[in-house]
Amino acid sequence: MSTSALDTVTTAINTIRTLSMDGVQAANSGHPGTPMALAPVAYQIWAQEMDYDPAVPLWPNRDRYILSCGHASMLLYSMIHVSGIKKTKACGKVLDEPSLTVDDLKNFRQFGSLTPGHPEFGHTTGVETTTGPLGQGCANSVGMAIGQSWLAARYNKPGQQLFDFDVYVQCSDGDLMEGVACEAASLAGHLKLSNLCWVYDDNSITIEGGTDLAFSEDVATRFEGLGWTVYRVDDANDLKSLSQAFAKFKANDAGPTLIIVRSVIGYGAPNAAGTSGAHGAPLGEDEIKLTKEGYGWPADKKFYVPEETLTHFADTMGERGAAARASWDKTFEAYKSAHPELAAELETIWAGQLPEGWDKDLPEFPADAKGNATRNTGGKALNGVAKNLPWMLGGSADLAPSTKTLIDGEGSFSATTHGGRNLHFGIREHAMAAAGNGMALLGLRPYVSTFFVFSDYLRPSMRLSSIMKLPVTYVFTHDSIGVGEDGPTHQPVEQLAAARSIPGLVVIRPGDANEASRTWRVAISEQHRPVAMVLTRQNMPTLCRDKFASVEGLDKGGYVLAEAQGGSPDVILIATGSELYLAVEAYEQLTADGVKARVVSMPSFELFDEQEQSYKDSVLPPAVTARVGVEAGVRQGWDAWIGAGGAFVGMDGFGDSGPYQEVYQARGITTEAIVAAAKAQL
Ligand SMILES: Cc1ncc(C[n+]2csc(CCOP(=O)(O)OP(=O)(O)O)c2C)c(N)n1
Ligand SMILES: [Mg+2]
Repeated sequence: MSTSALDTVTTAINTIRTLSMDGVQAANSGHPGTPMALAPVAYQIWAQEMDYDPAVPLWPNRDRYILSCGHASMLLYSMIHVSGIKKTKACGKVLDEPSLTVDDLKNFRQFGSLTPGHPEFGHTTGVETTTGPLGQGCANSVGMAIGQSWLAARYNKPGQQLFDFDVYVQCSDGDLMEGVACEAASLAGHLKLSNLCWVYDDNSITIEGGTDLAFSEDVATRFEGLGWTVYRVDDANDLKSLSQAFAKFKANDAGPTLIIVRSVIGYGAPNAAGTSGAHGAPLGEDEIKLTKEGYGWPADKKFYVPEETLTHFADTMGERGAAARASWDKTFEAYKSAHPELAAELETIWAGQLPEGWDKDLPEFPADAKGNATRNTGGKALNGVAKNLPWMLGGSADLAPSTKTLIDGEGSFSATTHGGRNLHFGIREHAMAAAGNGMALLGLRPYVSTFFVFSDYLRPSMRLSSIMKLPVTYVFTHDSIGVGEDGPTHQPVEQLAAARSIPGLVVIRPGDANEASRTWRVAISEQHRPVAMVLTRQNMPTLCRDKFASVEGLDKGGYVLAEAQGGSPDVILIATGSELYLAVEAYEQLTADGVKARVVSMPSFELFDEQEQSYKDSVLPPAVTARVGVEAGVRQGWDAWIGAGGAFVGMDGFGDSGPYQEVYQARGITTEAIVAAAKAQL
């Protein structure tokens, strides 16, 4: 490179650094040290490595960039600005305006700004996933890498490579200390995801101080053990070595790549407390001036973006990305005539829609007193959908034989066959859910599955599914003390309340086989939020829908399943899941005893709560205050339906080990208990 070209690069990097410093200072909150130190690495990835057209930010084959250390968000916002990424609307339409202006950068961390404290997917164009909880971005990237290779296996044709994008992650000590990132790295290594490159900022510092306080492992050796190829760059400012490392990544087909980059975090002046302001604190005006002078930067200018920097990004990333995208467009045009059906599938995926007739094979089940477990009938429904929704793929954390989540007749996604639709996440619940988010971010329809009690292991990622409004389907089975012999460690008790407490997550606990099938219909129809279905291990009767109300009522979350003799009820029994038939039995006894009882099936609190008040009042008439809730979980959340004075037949402690009938008996979740509670309510 000539001296002036080098100067241009240095100027570009210093623009990123000073924007980050000024942004954090203006907000008077945030972390400037990491963006300052990582600016050259981000520069190298964006300006020199990625194929990304800033004018078409949603181009499906763009390389993906994830800032897993989301606390360095000013770095990402600065990159989005200097690279000139255009703003897109929610529908995907590209607007002729920048995603982020200098004014947006000035509003860093302000309420309602496009530059919130941590990068938020769907809020700022150019942010590929929401990060901040350390480790999540790393684990999302594995889902994206799986998704890319699945798309490539299904849709690429000789001479028509529609999908060959790479996934780049910048991550920190905190990311690599987190279990979820290690689970995900283990999976990525096993699956030989050679499209995946993590760039680890090895700066030997976290919030409390040096990493010698709590982190002394040999990261390189660990990742080599996980099946990754590891390269080292000794200085984050050494662009030549960075470029060589990325070239090796691109040439590596053996598996994922980790590039360990040594950096020195940007330091600030001592803060009021007398400690260094480097970590998680703005530098202060004086320190910023000195630093800018050190860069040869106009020290009195704030948020200064030289024209030269914008031109440089347009000439590098902009031109390269536009050329790659234009060539891809041509390929896709040819692909459309050669493979019209596959092309139509892709267009449906990118439009976020479902194929015609996706629900036509959902099963219906005849009434059956012996019945079935909803994990089984749910598994049949899963297969009914999978048949007609080719981009639904998923799996379990080593429990598929129990969760019944295999797609029949489809192969496994493995290190050698990336086209399979049955994923094997191993016993890595947290990485499974985070990978589900990554797949959903590509437009696929992933489902992930485990025992309900282990939903606690993946909760942080399920929460992010909801924050990002991603249609990930969670299939949780073994949903109560009904698992019996496995005992209290395996018996979810508080998990229903915990799942329902996540805003935006739809929780559905179907009460028989037909409700289970209907649950899948609702889950797949939901395109902008996650659904958790909660299914039983044990059998329960399939209700006669001629005698009782139609299962379509499930769509409304709660419905009158059985009406009181004579119409207006004196007492209402409200139940979910495997306790629904107990409520029906109680209803029959009460009716025989001359008590006017109504049964309400309430598979989803969230869906019911969204209905119009008039509907809710028709199901739960306010005048009828005698109510009994029945669910083999804790009472928390139930008062909304039964009132503070209502009776609750459920759990108030952990379960017991033993055959489920005996456990139910011992815990008093029985027909007799419901009848007694109903009579006491009158
Ligand atoms: C799961 C999680 N735990 C804790 C935090 C709070 N936190 C933010 S940054 C950070 C550590 C920063 O150290 P490192 O990851 O090495 O990043 P660096 O400061 O070097 O940029 C912590 C603990 C978090 N964001 N996510
Ligand atoms: Mg660090």
